[in-house]
Amino acid sequence: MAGRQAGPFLGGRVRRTFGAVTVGCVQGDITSQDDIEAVVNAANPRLESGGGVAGAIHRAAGPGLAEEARPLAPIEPGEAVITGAHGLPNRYVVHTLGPVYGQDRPEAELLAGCYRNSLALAEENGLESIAFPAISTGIFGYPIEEAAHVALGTIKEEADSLEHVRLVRFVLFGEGDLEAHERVLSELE
Ligand code: AR6
Repeated sequence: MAGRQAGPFLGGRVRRTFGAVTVGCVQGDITSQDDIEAVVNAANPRLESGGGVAGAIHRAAGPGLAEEARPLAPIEPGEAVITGAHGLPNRYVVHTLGPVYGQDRPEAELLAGCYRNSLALAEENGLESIAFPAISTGIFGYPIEEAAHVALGTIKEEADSLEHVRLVRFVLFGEGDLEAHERVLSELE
């Protein structure tokens, strides 16, 4: 049974509960989620630093992150791997490769795989909380609202099977991106 609640939520404005899992959206920086055990990186196949989220995460984590990740590369669209968080204020970084919109197909399935496989790694490590950026919606060109449907819909589908994860936070950079996610989250059937 899905609950719906507006109002303050750790800095966010809309939250929903799906079974035992709370899903919220906040505007902010993925590298500043101090209260979250794992943050997700919108990675490149080589698990190196890059633009956007990958650049911010690698800068904040320091060079040890790329060193630890190197033997796990390359990864395919939809795949996820996990490392320590190094200089970030979290325990783990989950690195997932989103689809390039219009190129890696079927893109919705690959994007859903990013979220499913990231959640599976959080579960395997007994984590209660995970924060995602809007994977593929920057350099990879996935339209934000379409991506939000896939991302939030996948979390909802997976929620009942999660035994450890209790909090999923979406961290959106821009106000428009936050609004799109809040709209999709509040309308999810
Ligand atoms: N915190 C939260 N969200 C952010 C941040 C941040 N610090 N920085 C950007 N965003 P992108 P992709 C938003 O491009 O599309 C990299 O170079 C951004 O506004 O980081 O999956 C990698 O090396 C957008 O909405 O990821 C790959 O080659 C979203 O995060 C490629 O880009 C994702 O933007 C991955 O592209």
